[in-house]
Amino acid sequence: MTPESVASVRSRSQALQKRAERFFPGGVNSPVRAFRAVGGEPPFIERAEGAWLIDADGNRYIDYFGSWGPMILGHAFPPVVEAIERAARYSASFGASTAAEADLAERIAVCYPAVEKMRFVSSGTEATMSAIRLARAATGRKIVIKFEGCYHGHADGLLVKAGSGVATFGIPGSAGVPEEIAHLTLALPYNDLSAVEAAFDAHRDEIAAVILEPVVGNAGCIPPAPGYLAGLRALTANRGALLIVDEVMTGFRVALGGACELYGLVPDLVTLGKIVGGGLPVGVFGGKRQLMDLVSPAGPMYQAGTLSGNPLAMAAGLATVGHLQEHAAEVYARLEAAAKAVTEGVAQEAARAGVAVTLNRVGSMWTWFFTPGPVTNYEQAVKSDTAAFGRFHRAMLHRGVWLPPSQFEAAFISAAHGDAEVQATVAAARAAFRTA
Ligand code: KE4
Repeated sequence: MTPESVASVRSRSQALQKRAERFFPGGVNSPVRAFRAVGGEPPFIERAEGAWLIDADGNRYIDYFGSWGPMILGHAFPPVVEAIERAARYSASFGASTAAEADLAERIAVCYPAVEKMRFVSSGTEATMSAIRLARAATGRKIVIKFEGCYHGHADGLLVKAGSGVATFGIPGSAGVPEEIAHLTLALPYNDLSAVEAAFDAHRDEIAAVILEPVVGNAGCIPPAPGYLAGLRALTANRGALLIVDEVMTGFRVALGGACELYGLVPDLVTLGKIVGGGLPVGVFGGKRQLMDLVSPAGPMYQAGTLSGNPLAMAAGLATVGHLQEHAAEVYARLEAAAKAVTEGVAQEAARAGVAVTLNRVGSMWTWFFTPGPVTNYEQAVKSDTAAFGRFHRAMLHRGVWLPPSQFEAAFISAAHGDAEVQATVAAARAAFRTA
């Protein structure tokens, strides 16, 4: 389909956008979907299958954001669809315990040995918010360290120089967050251990926890520097603070056991989301038994949720995590081969066209930063030419390739992406770099 033909058949999406703007701020239910960072009109998706999205006008796109991570097996993966259909026949929700919750918990505990006990919630935001409350309850301390460019959901205390939507809009923090709350969060540069040591020296026994993305995805993809994660682990252990590893994005993505497996990291608390729910709303916070037994009703720290452990979400998570566990070698090898081919193919096309692009990749998550680089932290990431990225994004979308609509988001590939999708993507990039 030529760009002109794609551009001209967006009329139904345009009408849907107009209607949506009557009901939702910016016409969306999550800011990044509005395409404000890349320009152009967001197509409305009608359905998806495998590696492909189909919009309301029947245009087809190769999907490189995968619902922001969850769709690692591809869209409408039959075992997941069947599991949800089966569960739905018994009702969508009970608000009472079911065997499926522990069935999924057993699988998570195998993949994440640091998670001796856990609690299901319905989003990554709930998971990180609860993990921080638990860290404060366990240590009696108040201050939390996070890192610039890292995003951990939209709980008040975490919208302090967060990444993702906030970084995309260049808004330092968010309106509505009282400074008394922001004041309890220190936002430090990523990949800089000396900054963390200085913060501990300045705040001694006031720091409850350090929370981080072990591979940053929300400033675009930024891997941890060699020794950085081990350094954070040692520092927090020596200073009596908890290490919270936010694997909402990296969990089951960069390895079956996430960044904890990939880098041999043993955190005090882990948060999970996205893939663990197979596309349905699931978040998890978990860790050492003696920490988790502080959580209500076992202990004094309150946390609750109407749809926590929802049976349909458990079914989707079980089908997804179960497939990943049973086919790990094949799936992760396939993801690695496809991610390597597409990322390096596009980077080569950029080089041929004389466009400065820095590729950061860990497994099947990556970012093409439009800057000479290197990109090892947020300060370097924001030097990217976001206008050039916007032109590239629009040119690729016109050619049927849907990249994450922000320079400061990671791209993802699924096990459903094959050589045909990879070659079509590289060819679209070749044309896009010549016209964008
Ligand atoms: P949710 O509350 O959106 O389920 O999860 C928050 C969250 C927590 N931790 C990490 C590492 C995350 O990446 C996220 C959410 N990621 C964004 C994408 N960068 C969600 C997409 C969106 O906001 O629409």
